[in-house]
Amino acid sequence: MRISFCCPSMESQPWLEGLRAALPQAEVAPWASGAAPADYALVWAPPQQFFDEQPQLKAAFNIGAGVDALLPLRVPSKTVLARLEDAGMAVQMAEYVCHALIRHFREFDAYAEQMSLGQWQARAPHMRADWPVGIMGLGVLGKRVAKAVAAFEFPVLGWSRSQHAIEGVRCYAGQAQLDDFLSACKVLVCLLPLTPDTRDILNQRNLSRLQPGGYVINVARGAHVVDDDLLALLDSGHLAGATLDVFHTEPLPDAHPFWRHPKITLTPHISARTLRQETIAQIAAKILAFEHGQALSGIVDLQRGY
Ligand code: NDP
Ligand code: OXD
Repeated sequence: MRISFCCPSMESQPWLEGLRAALPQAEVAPWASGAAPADYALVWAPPQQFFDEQPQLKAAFNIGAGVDALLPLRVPSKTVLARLEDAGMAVQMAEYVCHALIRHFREFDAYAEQMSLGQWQARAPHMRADWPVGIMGLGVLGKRVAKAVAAFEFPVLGWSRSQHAIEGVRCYAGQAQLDDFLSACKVLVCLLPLTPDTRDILNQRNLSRLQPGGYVINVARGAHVVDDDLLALLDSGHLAGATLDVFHTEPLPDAHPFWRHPKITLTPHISARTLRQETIAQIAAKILAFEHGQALSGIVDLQRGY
């Protein structure tokens, strides 16, 4: 069996070594134009040329959860496309979102400022009941985040495409229930895939439906946000702040106003990193399952966009 590694932005050597150790029977090679066609591939933002040169590819494994970079590509019709399911990302997402939420809720930035000024002064506590946290996207990551937020006893709401029933989470579904969901939230966490339906979803219309003093945590994709709309709502005071991990252009350009906005906290797309060992273990197990004719989970539906 031949496995190709086509992740142009990543250092390939440790991945090749890990794959060879996990699947010693396989011939594992980095993809280069003109290389022999592969049976399986690990991909992250591959060029179209990669798929054009793969007439016999049985399955391609995206080494991330989000497949938006694959959506514009022509993938051979017989190739199964699978994305990463958790593989150590869900707990990272849970800790990132809880950190951002609690940092804001408990006013840790204000305390840091006070401490730097030598001021010993307690601030009035907020009531958790007044801070409903809404999670857009109740998939592998959204569900894990919902559970973590609920453990801190915040009211938790969730919104997805199809209806879910999750203990401790008030679940909403579909466009018809979006406004009811948004108006019931003070904090909004975005964990949607980027698809034609979800692009620009964090816009003036939707963000202005959050409760006054709302807070936005975007850990999905930068193109979910209409940047100017977010800035306007922060400047008007309707939104109290935002923590953003993902951006339209990454790295975020030096001149972008998000860098210097006093109500925005930024991180460089690190809320949930792809962990090599867990990822290789998950994909190696799926390749073996596929070889034995078993059904795979995490299959991407290109029509649906995730
Ligand atoms: P899943 O596919 O497991 O979950 C996606 C969720 O979004 C599902 O609940 C789905 O609904 C919902 N959804 C999709 N389209 C719509 C829509 N039009 N309206 C309402 N709900 C919708 O994905 P993951 O949880 O694994 O990952 C989510 C995203 O997180 C990734 O696509 C990626 O962009 C981002 N991500 C970011 C990382 C980072 O470091 N910043 C790291 C990893 C992922 P339903 O349940 O009904 O299908
Ligand atoms: C992912 C990511 O989609 O890292 O996995 O953004």
